[in-house]
Amino acid sequence: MSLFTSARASAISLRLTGLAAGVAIVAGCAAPVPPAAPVAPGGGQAPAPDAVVRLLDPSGREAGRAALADTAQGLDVRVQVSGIAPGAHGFHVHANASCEPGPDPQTGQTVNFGGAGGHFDPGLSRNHGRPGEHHGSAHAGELPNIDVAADGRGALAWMHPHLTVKPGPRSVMGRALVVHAQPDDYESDPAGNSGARILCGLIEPAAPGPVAGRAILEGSNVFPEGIARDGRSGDVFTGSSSEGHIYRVKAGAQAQLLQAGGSPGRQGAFGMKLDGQGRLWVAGGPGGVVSVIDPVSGATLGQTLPPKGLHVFLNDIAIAPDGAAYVTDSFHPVLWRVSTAPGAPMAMEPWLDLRGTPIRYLPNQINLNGIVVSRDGRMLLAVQLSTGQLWRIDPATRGVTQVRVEGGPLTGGDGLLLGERNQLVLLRNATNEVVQLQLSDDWSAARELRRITDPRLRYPTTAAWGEGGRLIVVNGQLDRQKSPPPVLPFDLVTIDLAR
Ligand SMILES: [Cu+2]
Repeated sequence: MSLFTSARASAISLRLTGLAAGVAIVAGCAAPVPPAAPVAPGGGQAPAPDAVVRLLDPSGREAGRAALADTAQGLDVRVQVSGIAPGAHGFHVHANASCEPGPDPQTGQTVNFGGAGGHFDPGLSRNHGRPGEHHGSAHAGELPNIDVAADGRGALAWMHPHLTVKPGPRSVMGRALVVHAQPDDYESDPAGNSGARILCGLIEPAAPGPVAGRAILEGSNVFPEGIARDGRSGDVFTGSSSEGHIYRVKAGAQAQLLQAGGSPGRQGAFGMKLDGQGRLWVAGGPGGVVSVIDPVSGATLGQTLPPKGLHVFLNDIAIAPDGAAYVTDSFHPVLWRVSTAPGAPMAMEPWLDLRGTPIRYLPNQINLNGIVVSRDGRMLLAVQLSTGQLWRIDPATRGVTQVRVEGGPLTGGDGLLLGERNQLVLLRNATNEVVQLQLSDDWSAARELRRITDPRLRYPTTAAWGEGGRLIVVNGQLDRQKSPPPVLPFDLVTIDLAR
């Protein structure tokens, strides 16, 4: 996990998740005595939780726990705190998936747990109101105050009629629960005058899951898509599909922007791979450019484009042992090949016209996407996202055959990753699944081994191998480019396949 131990860096960087201390708490003003909190849900037995939260103070000490459960009446919220000041404390679901320090919405000053953002407001009401009020007129994130007794302990059980754990527009999964220093007056914008944030915890699945860690990408418009990892240095590269920025995280060190989007001719960053010399190849998506970038300096070493006037979407890249790069085009039915010869400019050729093969492109859909090449360079394999078909392509003969698949559907198949002994990992983006497949020796057939999902997967686009055989999965959230908005911050999650 040294990958994710980087220090906090600039506003456009990957950094460690976790709790940092040492930031002064901005004191809240005294608030009027709030109205009585809404009634607890019958006081009956707590339902089995769907999500759990560990509430930590800024030093990382656990000071409470919460359990959340979907019920027919709404979201059952149970919380217990200890070791905090007596009195009523504001309590809310905040929008972001972060308990990092960050800007206070009112003052802009960095405060503890500022990374959690403002109150969860799926109805875009922009209004602080009463707990349980309709999300059209108030933040859905309002919860009743927690009353803490003289011994420093407090508890609350409450039913929120409009929130869920399960996926949906008002799902709280992955977001943050925050306890404040002062009571919420259920009125003042934006946070009920409830003062400093004293406890925070991420809302996580109750059942143990395969997610073993997470790295954050700051910025509200990142929509990361591709990833590559240098197995020798441990450096990880990822890029923004919308802005084109390319980031590098050095193992155990500070993260950095490697190359800004808009750099020579490149507006987007999609699939990426490292070649045998450690250079980073990046597919430019609808911008239709393939760039080769120096992984240390960020300089563009070379670029090539398909002929002008074609409706292209250069989506992913595989680099063969001979140095040739095969680039999938999700719109134009061609498999492109880029060759680099010493002293010669990069050249892109329409290596295989797919109209002469069994592959049928569906109009206005994402067709060929992820692509891998065998270690000996004798086979290529690509997934057609729109149909879920896997295609084996022979670089020597340019022959194409459909891979027979034994298992569930692979539609939405985005990135592919080759593992040891012909294992293949496929990311299904829209269904939030990691599918493990076993390829036959000649890649003519594939058998599903396992299908992994977790609420912390958010439209996973692709993955790279991390340390110890873990997967580092890109949470692209490409389904949230318009509405609903993405869950911030963007992140990469590590999946422990052994779990
Ligand atoms: Cu709050």
